[in-house]
Amino acid sequence: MRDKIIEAILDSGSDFVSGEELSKKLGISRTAIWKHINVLRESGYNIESVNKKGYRLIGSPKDLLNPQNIYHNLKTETIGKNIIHLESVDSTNDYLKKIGNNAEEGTVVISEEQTKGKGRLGRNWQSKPKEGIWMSIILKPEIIPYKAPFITLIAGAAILKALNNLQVPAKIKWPNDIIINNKKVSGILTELSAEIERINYVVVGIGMNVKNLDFDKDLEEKATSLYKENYHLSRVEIVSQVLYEFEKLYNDYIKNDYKDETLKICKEYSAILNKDVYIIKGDEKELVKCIDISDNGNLIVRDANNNVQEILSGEVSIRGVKGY
Ligand code: BTX
Repeated sequence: MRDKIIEAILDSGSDFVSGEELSKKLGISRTAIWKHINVLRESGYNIESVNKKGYRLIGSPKDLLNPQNIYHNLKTETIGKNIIHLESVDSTNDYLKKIGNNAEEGTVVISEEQTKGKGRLGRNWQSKPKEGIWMSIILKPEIIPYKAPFITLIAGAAILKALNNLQVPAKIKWPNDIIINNKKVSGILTELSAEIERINYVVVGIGMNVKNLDFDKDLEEKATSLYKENYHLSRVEIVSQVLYEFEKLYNDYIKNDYKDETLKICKEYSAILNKDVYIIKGDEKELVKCIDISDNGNLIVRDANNNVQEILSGEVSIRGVKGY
C-alpha cells in the first residue's frame, strides 16, 4: 500500500494530492492514509502536509534504492523491470547465480551493502552500506559463449555514457575499471554459466562508489567516489541511467550483432589507448603500448619487440606506468 501512496504522490509532481483523493484512489480511509504517511516519513520521505490541500513530496529519500524510486525513473523495456532490493547480502552476483535458472532476463538485484563483494580473479570488492551502487543484472542471451565477454565492454560503455550524461568525465581502463582522475570509481564483474554451445545465463555485476567519504588504507591511493570528486548525484538517477544505456547497447549486440557504438564509446573514453601500461598475468609483468581495441573487444598492444599482440580480457590486469 505504501508503494502505491508513494507512486501517487510522485505522479502529482510539485502539486498537492489530497487525503480524500488518495483515500478514494486506494480504497482505504483517510486515517489509514495518514498512518501510512507517517511511516513513510520515518523511513526517510520528506512529505509536506498542508491543511485543506493534502500531501506533497518535498524530497524523496533519493538515496534509497527501493524499486519504486527506480521504476519511476526507468525508461527500459526489460532490464530492471524486476528489481530485488536487499539491505545486505554476501554478493549480488552470487545471489543472482543462486536463482539464475529461474530468474527472468533483466532481473536486477541491488543491495545497500555486500559483506563479500567480489572483484575479478578472486579479489575483494569493498561495498559498505548505502555508500555506493552494488548491483547485478541477469541476462539470457542466445549467443555462443565466446561472445559473452563483450558484455563487460557493453556494461563499461553504459556506465561511461550514463556518467557522462550526468556531466561526470569518467574514463575506462580496459576491460572493466571506470576511473576518474586516475582512480577507480566503478568496476564490472561478468560471470557466465554455460554449456559448450549455449549460455544458461550471464550475470553482470556493477559496483560504483557514490557517497564514500573515505576508503580503507589499502584502497586510499587507487579508489575514489563520485562524492570525493565533487559530484553529488543520486544513486537512483545513476542506476536508471546505467540500466537505460545498458539496454540499448545490449539489444544492439544481441539482436543485431551491432558493436560499433560500444566500441566507439570504449575507445573515445579510454584511459589507456596510446599509452604504455603493464600487462600483469599471474607473476609476469610486461610493458606494452596499447594501440587499439579489436572488433571482439580485445586489447591490441605492441610489445617491446614491436610485435602486435591481442589480449583477452579474462585473465589479465592492467597497471599504468605512472601509478594506478
Ligand atoms: P577488480 O578485480 O578489477 O578490482 C578489485 C580490486 O579493486 C581490489 O583488489 C581492490 O584493489 C580494488 N577495490 C576493492 N574495492 C574497491 C572499491 N570499492 N572501489 C575501488 N576499488 C576497489 C572489479 O574487480 C569488479 C568489481 C565488481 C563489483 C560488483 S558490486 C556488485 C557485484 N557483486 C559482486 O560481488 N561484485 C560485483
